[in-house]
Amino acid sequence: MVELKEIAEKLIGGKADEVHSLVKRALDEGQDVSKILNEGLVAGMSVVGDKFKKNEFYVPEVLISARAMKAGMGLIRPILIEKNIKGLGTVLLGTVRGDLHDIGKNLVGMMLEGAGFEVIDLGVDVSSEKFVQVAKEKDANLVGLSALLTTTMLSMKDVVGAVQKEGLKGKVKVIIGGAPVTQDYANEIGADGYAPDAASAADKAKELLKS
Ligand code: B1M
Repeated sequence: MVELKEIAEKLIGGKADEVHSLVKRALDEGQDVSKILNEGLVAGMSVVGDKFKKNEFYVPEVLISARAMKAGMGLIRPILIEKNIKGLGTVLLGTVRGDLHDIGKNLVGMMLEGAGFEVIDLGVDVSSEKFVQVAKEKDANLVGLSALLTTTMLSMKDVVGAVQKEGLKGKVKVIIGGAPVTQDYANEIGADGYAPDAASAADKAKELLKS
């Protein structure tokens, strides 16, 4: 019988092939898919997030662990969809209009997925209209905005405004981040949350969806 903590350990070590084969074996043994996800993949990714916050892991290690997580998720996702098992919620993620930086945003996406959210990544240079349109279509719980430029972070305010204007305030929470972004700025534009790094973004998303 596969020990689920072994899946977590291999994920932390970035061993994609081993994570894939352990998850496959656990599924073949008939182990519960939610347990494999939560006690194996999510547990491992949460350790990676903690290490990243403490500067014990850097971007390359996180990317390698995220690749291992994806190897396991590839087997798990179709079963979750088939069984209609809901995760923690749906997050729309994107880099705001005019901004092409996506490395940090992609890390945030991996951490959110690792924490158990469904992530819809809209990419870069995303307009406020697009965020709101897809939020409605996909019934998203959270919109995550990334900006790396002092010029483009200003359009985060437009997205918060568009969410309010469409009557989604409260139903869809907005979380923002990126190198020039601060908690003060989040307060100023009325965003629901701010996170300084990818692992904190996953924690903040969980906190916001609890309230
Ligand atoms: Co750009 N760039 N860049 N760039 N670039 C910066 C941001 C800059 C600080 C460099 C500098 O001058 N020192 C500067 C911005 C200055 C400013 O506005 N104050 C800058 C500039 C000026 C530009 C151009 C204008 C340059 C030019 O063309 N003249 C141009 C703009 C293009 C555009 O967007 N329209 C440009 C272009 C580029 C590249 C395309 C070459 C490339 C991007 C490649 C890509 O992303 N695919 C690039 C890069 C790589 C950088 C630097 C070097 C690195 C950014 C990065 O990926 N960091 C950057 C300088 C620097 O930061 N040292 C720079 C690593 C990443 C993991 O960190 O993105 O901060 P970061 O993400 C963190 C947190 O911020 C947070 O979590 C992440 C992980 O912990 N976070 C969130 C991010 N999003 C979040 C969302 C959340 C929560 C947390 O909630 C949803």
